[in-house]
Amino acid sequence: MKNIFILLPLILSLLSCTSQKKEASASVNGSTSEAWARPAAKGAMSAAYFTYTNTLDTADTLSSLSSNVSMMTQLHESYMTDDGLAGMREMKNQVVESNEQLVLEPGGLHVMLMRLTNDLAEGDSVTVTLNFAQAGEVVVTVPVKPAN
Ligand SMILES: [Cu+2]
Repeated sequence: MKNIFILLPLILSLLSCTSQKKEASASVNGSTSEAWARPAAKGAMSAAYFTYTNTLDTADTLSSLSSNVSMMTQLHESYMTDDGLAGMREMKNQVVESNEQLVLEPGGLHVMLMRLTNDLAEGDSVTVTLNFAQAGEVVVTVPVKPAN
């Protein structure tokens, strides 16, 4: 009888620990913060920004991306050409080192949402799915708001 009383608090604490973990984030293997996407019209392009942290003990590779509002979704980098023009290029298989951040921000890396299937207006939210080689699917909910 004694053993049951000792075990019960242990089981309860294990249970609460598990449920807390599930609520903390959509992804167990990484975390994201400060997400937002630009308003845009159907058929046009928008960009999504957030910071992803690789919490794994190993480097990870972003293999592909998708979204519920775009026909095509890519990781892009903004850069300056030799002529001083702003350009963008696709970054394939971007590596995120262990415990490092993938920072997506205006003027830098961003998720390019191309050929939008809906208008995106302030107050909407879109879903961006990152497919990592190690972490697997990371689903990010991104609210639409104008740039500051
Ligand atoms: Cu772009």
